[in-house]
Amino acid sequence: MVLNSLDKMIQLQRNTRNIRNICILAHVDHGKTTLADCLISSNGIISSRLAGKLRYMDSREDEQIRGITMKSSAISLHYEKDDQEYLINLIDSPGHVDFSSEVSTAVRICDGCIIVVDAVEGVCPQTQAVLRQAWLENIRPVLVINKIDRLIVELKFTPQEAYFHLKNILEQINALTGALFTSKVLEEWAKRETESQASSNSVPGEQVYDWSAGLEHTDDSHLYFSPDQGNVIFTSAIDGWGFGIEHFAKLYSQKLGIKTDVLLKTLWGDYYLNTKSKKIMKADQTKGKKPLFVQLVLENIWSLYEAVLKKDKEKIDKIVSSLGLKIGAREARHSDPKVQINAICSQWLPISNSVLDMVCQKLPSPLDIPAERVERLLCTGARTFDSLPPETQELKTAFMKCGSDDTAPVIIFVSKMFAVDAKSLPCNKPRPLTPEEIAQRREFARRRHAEKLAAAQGQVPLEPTLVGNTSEICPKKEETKNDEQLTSPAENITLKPVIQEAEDKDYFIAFARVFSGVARKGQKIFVLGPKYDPAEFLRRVPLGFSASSDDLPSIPHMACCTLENLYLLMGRELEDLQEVPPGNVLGIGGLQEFVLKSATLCTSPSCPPFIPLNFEATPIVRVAVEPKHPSEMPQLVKGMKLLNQADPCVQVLIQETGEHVLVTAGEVHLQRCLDDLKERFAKIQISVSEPIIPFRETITKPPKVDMVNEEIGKQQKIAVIHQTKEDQNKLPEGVQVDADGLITITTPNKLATLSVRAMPLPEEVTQILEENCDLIRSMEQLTSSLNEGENTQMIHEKTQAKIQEFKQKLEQNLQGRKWRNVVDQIWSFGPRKCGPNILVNRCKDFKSSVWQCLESKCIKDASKYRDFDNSIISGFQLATFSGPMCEEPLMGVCFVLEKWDLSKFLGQGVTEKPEEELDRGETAVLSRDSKSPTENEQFQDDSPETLEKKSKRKGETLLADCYGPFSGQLIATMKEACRYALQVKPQRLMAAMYTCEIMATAEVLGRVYAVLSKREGRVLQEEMKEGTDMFIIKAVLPVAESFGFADEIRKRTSGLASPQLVFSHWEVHHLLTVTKQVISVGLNFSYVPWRGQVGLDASGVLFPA
Ligand SMILES: Nc1nc2c(ncn2[C@@H]2O[C@H](COP(=O)(O)OP(=O)(O)OP(=O)(O)O)[C@@H](O)[C@H]2O)c(=O)[nH]1
Ligand SMILES: [Mg+2]
Repeated sequence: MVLNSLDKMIQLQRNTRNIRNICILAHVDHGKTTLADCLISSNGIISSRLAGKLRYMDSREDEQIRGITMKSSAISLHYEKDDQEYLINLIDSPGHVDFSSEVSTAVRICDGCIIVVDAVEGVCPQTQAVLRQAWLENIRPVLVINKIDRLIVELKFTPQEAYFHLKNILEQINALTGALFTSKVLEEWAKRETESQASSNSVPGEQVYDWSAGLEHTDDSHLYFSPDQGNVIFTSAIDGWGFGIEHFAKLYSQKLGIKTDVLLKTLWGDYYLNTKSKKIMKADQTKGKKPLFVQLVLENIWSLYEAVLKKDKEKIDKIVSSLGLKIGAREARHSDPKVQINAICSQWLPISNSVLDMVCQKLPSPLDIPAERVERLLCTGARTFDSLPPETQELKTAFMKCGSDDTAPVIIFVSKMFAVDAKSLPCNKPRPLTPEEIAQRREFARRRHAEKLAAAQGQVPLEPTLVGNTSEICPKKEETKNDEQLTSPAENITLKPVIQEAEDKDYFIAFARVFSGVARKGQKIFVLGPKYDPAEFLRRVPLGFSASSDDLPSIPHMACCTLENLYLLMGRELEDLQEVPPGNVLGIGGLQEFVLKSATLCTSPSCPPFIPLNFEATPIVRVAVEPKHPSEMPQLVKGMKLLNQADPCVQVLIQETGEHVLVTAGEVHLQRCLDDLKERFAKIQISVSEPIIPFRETITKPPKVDMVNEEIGKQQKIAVIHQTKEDQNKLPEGVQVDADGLITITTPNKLATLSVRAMPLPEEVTQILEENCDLIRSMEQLTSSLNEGENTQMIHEKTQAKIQEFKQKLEQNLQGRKWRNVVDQIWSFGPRKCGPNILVNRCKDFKSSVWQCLESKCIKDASKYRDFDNSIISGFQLATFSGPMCEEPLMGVCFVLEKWDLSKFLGQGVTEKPEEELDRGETAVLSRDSKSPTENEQFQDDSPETLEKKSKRKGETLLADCYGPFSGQLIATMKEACRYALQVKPQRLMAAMYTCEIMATAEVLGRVYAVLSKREGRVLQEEMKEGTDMFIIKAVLPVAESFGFADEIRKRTSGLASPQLVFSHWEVHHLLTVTKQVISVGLNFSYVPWRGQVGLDASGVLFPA
């Protein structure tokens, strides 16, 4: 087959109805790239013999060596069926959990996906993860059950056993789909109920709703995978075959004289054929009737495999001739049965036809984008579609129309940036010759030949020639330039190609999709950052302003750029395009300066940025890097910047200590990032630290029993008093602690006093806080916009309901005397205002709780305290950001501000300047856009009237001071108070934990357990995989012990088991405590986890550095 010409592809790109943007998703090693090879070979891009061996989409060297895909990459294919021509934009994605962010970048720009499942391994953890990602992105899936050959060759199943096994896999995957669907339907139903409830203004809480009612009303049959629905096919990508039941239904309807429709419905399922009456009956296993699928489909395939494996030449010939196939002599004689099977099956049941047929029939075109998906893409943060400006809402029509007329706004989403070698850009590659050039060359070659002949006869000396890919002229040319006769042809041939200055530079290309309008080369377009707000633009800039205008006013989070180059993505190659019609996947050059990782591009400023990609992986593995030669630091810094741009998931940090830190999703990802840094982006030698394991600091309840297991009943009081005294001794002068752990501390200028207590939060509460991180962030945004006096229309009922629900959950889990009213008094979350720690304000008159956003109006009193409030909150943020044990963030701690006393500050008058040196560093945290506070400053814990009078008198100076030195002192004091409050409680470290699922056979099970227990792993579950002799072990393992774990398991089990590690949670280690003075380690950690803060002495004891 011939490689499709670029013109053909350009033509296909215009027919939006026949475009399919799809990605292949699966667990690692289930055969995505092999399947992609088969599809690519159908277009003649690679030879069919190499399909499966080449792994064309794995273009990186390390992908080929390790045999796993590490990035998602796209290729455009052509498919023709029933007079219709289709353009398939296919994206192959990685299955390894470390690269799951690449899956997120792929699903965002697709409309459908092929979920591949290994017929032996069945549904695996990543299968679940990718199915969930497809659901969250609202793209439609189809299923490919791959590696059917393994059921025949490895598991040696009979066709009947194979059928039940496949049925089982389908049930499992449908159960997953069902769970996703049910949760979604219930959520929607709940939303609808809430809305109708709100509109009818009925009294809430009195009715009991039957949530399951929603399920009955919704038709979900089309969602499930079933061969009779046409959304499941069975393949062996390595042997090049695949089929859906449609193929066999058509075949047998002719042979048996049964209608295709009937066969389509019965070929899969418990039906059998009554040969006498030629009727299809419901199967009855007890009578030993084989299901149709076994009898008509699987048995044929099984007998072919059997014949080939047994080298039964006669039978093979019979099958080949009965199928009407022609097998090449080379394949027919080949000694490897795989080659024969491939030759026969790929003709009989070509895999590409069955897969692409299903894709074209069952997956939607860009024109069928669901309205729900569009609305979701446009609603960032807590907003709902209805709350967007009308101009923005109008864009929905443009999305749905996917129009290419000039009036259609151009909307493009860039899901990642990837680096390519400048040499591989189309402009730097030898281009194909034009017909004139070919004629010229022919003429030149003819002359050369004549000259050669002449030379052979000793008449004319041999002269210069064209070498290599004709891109260079032989150096001898210079010497012979006087020879007219010979130089003229060479001069006439202006050979374009020419690697311009053979630049060794990397060039960034945006991996993108056009959602509306035609993207044209040279077009100007807005780049919208994630925080861009179209409402802000519409307020500030008159309508009618367009991207082509040069004098763009400065609008936050928006820039204007030019689409310098547009490319057709062809796997390892790129092709230049002048324009790209809507609904296509494309590459865009020239955005390096404008886009860091992802962005929304639009010609209309009323477009909001798309919602952020939904990443499943958590970057958790950190290393510090430095150049081998210190002078190469600038290269390293530049290289890290490029790496950050080229990888959707990596994080690059410079720590306070000046260390450059890479944060990656796992060991394999780390290795890839380091290779990229060394060989591509920095091109220097680097030294890499041992992995730095992140910890969290927390406190626990005091023990109820002592070391010898005796209850600490009455003795406790004495012990506590004793402890308090000890604690008091440890604390610096001026800091007081009471028996309950309440710390009272005064600012250095002695003008304000704070009393803070730390309490451990119940585990469930910490979990709720972690789960609702995004919600807390939007609450914070809402509150700040409330305080700025902004219009608060955008808080929708749905968000309100979510906040209410969050609050209720906290209340349910914070019961008892100790926690009374605590939820209403929550003042802030931390660190970064959204973490798993809370600050509670128990002072009188406290009003500005985090829940004020629920009331949709600014609480007036709040603004009176606001300026000093912020200092206290900042102190809390700093304290939760790095704890006293090893400067790691805190988790699960509640700080209660019991009292704050500012009377002295006001009494003494603020004109009196504090004597102490100010901590400038800390005050910097306060930098924020200040608004002039109200004239009345009022503080609690003092007689309000007197204070008010005083502050009125001194109003001016006081205001000037609230951002000055005093607030700095307040921040530092609050931070110290929190740290001391922690130190008087039992402090603990929390270790990061991975979960892993290991599949292993009974023989190697023991070895797997040995490795797990050596590394402090804990087995949660062990079960037998149905229908196989495999065990599935679910375990948790500290991240700290995970380095080399996968390799060790693979080695100890001779490659039979290979685990994938996914970050799961933080766990308190009661054996692992670190205090400033004493460090005791109960685990056999063989690394130094707190690099920079803690050292290791000669005897192996940790000490604070
Ligand atoms: N027996 C058999 N092996 C297959 C089949 N398809 C793929 N394989 C093998 O499975 C292994 C993994 O194949 P890949 O195509 O690289 O798998 P992948 O899903 O792309 O893997 P990742 O990209 O790393 O997630 C290779 O050794 C293939 O040869 C099949 O149909 N039958
Ligand atoms: Mg792959």
